[in-house]
Amino acid sequence: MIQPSALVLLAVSLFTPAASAHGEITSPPARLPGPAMAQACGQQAVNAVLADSTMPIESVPFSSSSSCNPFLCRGALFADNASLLQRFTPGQTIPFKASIPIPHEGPCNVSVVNTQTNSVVGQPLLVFDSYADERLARLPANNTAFSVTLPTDGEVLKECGAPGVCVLQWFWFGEGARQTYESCVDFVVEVSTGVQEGAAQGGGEKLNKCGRVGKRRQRR
Ligand SMILES: [Cu+2]
Repeated sequence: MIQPSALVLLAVSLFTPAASAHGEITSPPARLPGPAMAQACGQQAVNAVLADSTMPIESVPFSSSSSCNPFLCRGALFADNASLLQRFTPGQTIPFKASIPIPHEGPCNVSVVNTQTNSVVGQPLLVFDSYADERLARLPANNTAFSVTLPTDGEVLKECGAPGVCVLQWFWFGEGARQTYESCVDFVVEVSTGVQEGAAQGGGEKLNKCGRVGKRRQRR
């Protein structure tokens, strides 16, 4: 005899595949839903994302509270993710992995976003004019494995020194499906100071140039 609870589980497991799985960043660790998000955006929104972590923003039942901002990290907050904070250095190249079980063609970029002002800091680090094209037999390898290189100077270094301010945000909009995807990686960029920086000054120029060349290659 099948228990009612088993039937519910069966129904859920049969139902989920069709409704789930579009895309998300799997590495570095991206913001997850939690109690702070539940307070801001409602428990239903948290439950929906917990049930399908690849869900587009448009499908999440967000509360209409003014404290909830769906289009910033799909509502996920630093308060729930402090333990996932990444520490980077200027000019560091950061490899990413994305999971895209259901592709939808459209633009994509990875940018540093200041979450306090909800604005992009500096230039996008990586831009795809056309990403996740479902008409292709196979997605290009760089759709699911790519890297970005942090700048060696400028606004990112100035704005992203304190935990909870900056994220690396992967943004993808599927044109046909009209679905938006965002994954956010919390990070700080740590600039070495004092004696060490003075000692490294001589090689600083070379490092800068390498960083820029690396970034240009990235965009091609
Ligand atoms: Cu989708």
